[in-house]
Amino acid sequence: MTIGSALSFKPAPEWLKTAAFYQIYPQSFKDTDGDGIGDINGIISKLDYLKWLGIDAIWLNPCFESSYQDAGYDVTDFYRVAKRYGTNGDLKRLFKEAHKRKMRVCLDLVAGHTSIDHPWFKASQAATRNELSDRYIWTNDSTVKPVKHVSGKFERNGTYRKNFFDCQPALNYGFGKPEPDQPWQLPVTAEGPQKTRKELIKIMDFWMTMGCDGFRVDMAPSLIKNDPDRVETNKLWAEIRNHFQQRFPEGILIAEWGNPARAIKAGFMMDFIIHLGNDGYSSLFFNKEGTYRHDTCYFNIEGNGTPTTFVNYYLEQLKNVGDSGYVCVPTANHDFQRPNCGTRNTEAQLRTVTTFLMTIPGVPLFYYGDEIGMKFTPGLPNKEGSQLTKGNRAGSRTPMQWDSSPKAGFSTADLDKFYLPIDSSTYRPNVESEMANPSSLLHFNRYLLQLRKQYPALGTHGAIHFLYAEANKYPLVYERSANGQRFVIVINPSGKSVQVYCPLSGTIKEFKPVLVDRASLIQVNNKLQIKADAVSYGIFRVIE
Ligand SMILES: [Ca+2]
Repeated sequence: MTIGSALSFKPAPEWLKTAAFYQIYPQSFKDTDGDGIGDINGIISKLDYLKWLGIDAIWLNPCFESSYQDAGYDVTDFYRVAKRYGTNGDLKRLFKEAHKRKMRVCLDLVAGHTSIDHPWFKASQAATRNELSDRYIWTNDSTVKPVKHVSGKFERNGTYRKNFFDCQPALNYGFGKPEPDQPWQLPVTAEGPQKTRKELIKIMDFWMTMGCDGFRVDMAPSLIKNDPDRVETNKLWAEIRNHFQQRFPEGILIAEWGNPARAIKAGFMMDFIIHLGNDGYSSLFFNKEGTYRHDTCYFNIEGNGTPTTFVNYYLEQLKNVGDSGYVCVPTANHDFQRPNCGTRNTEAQLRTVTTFLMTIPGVPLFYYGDEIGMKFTPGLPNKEGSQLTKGNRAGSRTPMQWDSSPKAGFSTADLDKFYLPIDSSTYRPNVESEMANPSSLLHFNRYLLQLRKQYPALGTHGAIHFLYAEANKYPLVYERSANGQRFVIVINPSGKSVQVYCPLSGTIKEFKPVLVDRASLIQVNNKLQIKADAVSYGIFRVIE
């Protein structure tokens, strides 16, 4: 058996098959002690809301002690909840309260690097050799500065390898293929990299033993350097998966890889199709405003995008992943814009987005606030490293809007103490008003999650067959099926009314509308006639 092949792993836990996920940015979700920053107790206070929405599992962005040069992705203590979010005891209580409600909580594992302020790094930069000298990747000469290496005032003679920002030194998991004339590049089997690996496993065991249900692993493919074909990377994750499943059979491992086929081969159970590595996701959603800006995308009112970049990549991923794991196409995340962005800003438009995302195979995930249609806010200042060369991520990190009061129910702090400014729009959406209105976007999204559970054909495992997905054309039409149940879904994000035909054999009695707004289907001879008004959608059950 090949090490690292998906066949060598036990199956992912059963619960993942029907789970709906929700991503919480802890600093922006709910503040309970009035400091303007969200906290663990705030999350606990909103578990009933998430349960009502239909959420089964939460993923929290990093909540550990940090220097906040990258909003928590620069950890200074992997074993301690940051004071601004609460205590380890609070997190333990979150696990318990979630489990009481049959919900799960996954943490964010920043496996590849630490903060430059981490005690490990302070020890590692010392001139005298010590136990942590090899915890990071150092050249053995301050004048040797390969790509992504940082020089500075260090006691030891060398430069260190960073992962992202300069303040994020890469932990040393070794090199897949160390260059023979660069002895500072240690093989993965060397003592230093092996100790780093053991420490990572120790961190995972620590939180899992406390009640955690799994991890989303930051920058998962990048731990081992110079690893062509990712041979050593796959071995590393295979070792971790096997250990993890042995000890925690219900635990899950989610990658931030951006290539589910590769991530699942390596040992992850789920991976995201997002802006990384391929244009599929961006070609659907990234418009002229946002962290990453594109001239066109498929989900725009101008109707000048194309669905095929995504569809081709997505189908290839589904095929390669098969039953070995899960893909997840989220509504957004903390690194890029939300669905409500730029000219994609009406409730009708947002309904086309979630109707699509919640009716395709894979695990559904709402990024906090997307269920009520919170908007990406442009023009915010750099906050804790939110600003990238390409754009600012802060626009997707603004405080959750719970009610219609001036502080939106996020916090009792003065507005200038808020982690980020709250959306200042006159009619900003909020949970309380939308809960009270059965025809709101919130109820709509809740209903979509219910439909997935009610009809396996619309769920994570049902098959998908694209009936109409033409380059530069609208609408997008696909069929979902499982156990003899069939649905046809029509999505027209464009501002143009369209009518198209596609082949459809067999005799169909009826296309029964399940959730439809201004779209229709009729069978004409052996063709399916699809009509879709501007910005419309439809989920139809096929009655044979
Ligand atoms: Ca707080």
